[in-house]
Amino acid sequence: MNRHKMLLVLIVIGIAVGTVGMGLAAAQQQDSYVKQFTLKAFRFGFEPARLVVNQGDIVVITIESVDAIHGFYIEDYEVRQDFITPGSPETVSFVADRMGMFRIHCSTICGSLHPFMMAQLEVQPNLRFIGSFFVISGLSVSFIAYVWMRKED
Ligand SMILES: [Cu+2]
Repeated sequence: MNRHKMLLVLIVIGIAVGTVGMGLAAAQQQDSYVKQFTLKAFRFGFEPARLVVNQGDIVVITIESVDAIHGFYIEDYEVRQDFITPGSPETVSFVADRMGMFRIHCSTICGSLHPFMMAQLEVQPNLRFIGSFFVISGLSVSFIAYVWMRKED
């Protein structure tokens, strides 16, 4: 393969990577940066039991207790709200800056099965960011290869 062909292949690969990046970013485009949840706390669990967000999202969670005094604590994120009484919902907010699975548990002793009162926060990758990275790097490769090819002509 001569150099001209190689550069042409690079241009095509760059455009393809850029296109994939645009697709990734678009897939998450209709998603809001702000994720709001209403979480019901009851003996002995949370509903919904799983909250899914993307890295970089602003997460706003309103916790309502339906039966007893409960608490809310996200491990590693150190987001905490103790003593949530029925009829007085509490709201916590934070930026989901770390990816992964994080355990949520009740932070106010509420009965015999209190230690098992849990839920989960799942912070997934930020496709907008990854997509933009693909677009920029793909198109840069194409552009450099194109300029190089012109220079050789
Ligand atoms: Cu509880």
